[in-house]
Amino acid sequence: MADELILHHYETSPFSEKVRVALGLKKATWRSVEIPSMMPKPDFVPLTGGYRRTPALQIGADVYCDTQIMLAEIERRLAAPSMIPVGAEGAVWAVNWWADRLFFQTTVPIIFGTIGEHVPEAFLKDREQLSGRPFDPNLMKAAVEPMKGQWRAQAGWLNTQLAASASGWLSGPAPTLADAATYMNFWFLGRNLEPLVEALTAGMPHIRPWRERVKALGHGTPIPLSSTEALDIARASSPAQPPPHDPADPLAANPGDAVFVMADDYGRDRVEGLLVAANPERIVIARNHDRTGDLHVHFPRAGYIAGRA
Ligand SMILES: N[C@@H](CCC(=O)N[C@@H](CS)C(=O)NCC(=O)O)C(=O)O
Repeated sequence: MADELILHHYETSPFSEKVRVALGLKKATWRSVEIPSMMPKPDFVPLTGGYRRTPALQIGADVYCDTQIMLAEIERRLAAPSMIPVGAEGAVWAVNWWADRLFFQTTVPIIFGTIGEHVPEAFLKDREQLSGRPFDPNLMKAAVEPMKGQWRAQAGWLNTQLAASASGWLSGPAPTLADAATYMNFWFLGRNLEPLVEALTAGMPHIRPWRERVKALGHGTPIPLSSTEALDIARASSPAQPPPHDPADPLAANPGDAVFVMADDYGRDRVEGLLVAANPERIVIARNHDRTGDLHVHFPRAGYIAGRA
């Protein structure tokens, strides 16, 4: 069906886990396409226009790159139960941003500096290509000890927030995007180094029950789909009504102009297309590929560079 949520992801991906938790919170039924954890991704990049990062969400002929815009779209399409906390509707996106960037960049070197020597060489090479700089477990090893203190400091903020919460959730009476986004870091460190999570949260009694609560949200109901079926669904669909274009957008381009979009941190592959709409939340570009037909590809603005192609 053209309006099914199709998540392109793989099991060990922490950003995918964030979205899976959000889908659990929503009790959603969704289609699950397992994609490779490293390049090449021949059935994935025709959908994204060259963006390689994991995950992406496809709904018919609309493709959403980056969890920030995926979550905004999931909330728009599946409004109840909401994952946006009342009274913190803007702040929750700042929490998401912190969890994706600052907290995550503390989690990654701890993991790879500790277990990196057991990681296959091909994976390390792929991540080197992704980040554009050496992805060397030996260099990360030196960062492990200093990062542990930083990781614990950030876990401490969460413990303090949870201590003040009557509901046991981070923001308001029910689980929200703040819980899903933050949990990703505990899940990623925990699935690789659970004893270390225990050590770094020693004396923080609210963390473990909160992790268990988030885990119990589950992942909704995933129904497997092959990558070629997903491409066929795109080809058989047309893009949905796009969001409004903001004429005051600093991109200073008009719908129909050739533009590019790229991440500003890692996985900086340049995706080109014709501008459909740009506004403070997202940029949407039109693309065509012979395996997908016409697509609209959506990216968030925060964390991405866009310009005229
Ligand atoms: N800001 C992006 C980050 C996504 C990200 O870093 N994903 C990792 C996997 S969890 C990735 O793309 N790794 C390389 C790959 O899967 O090819 C988002 O929120 O989606």
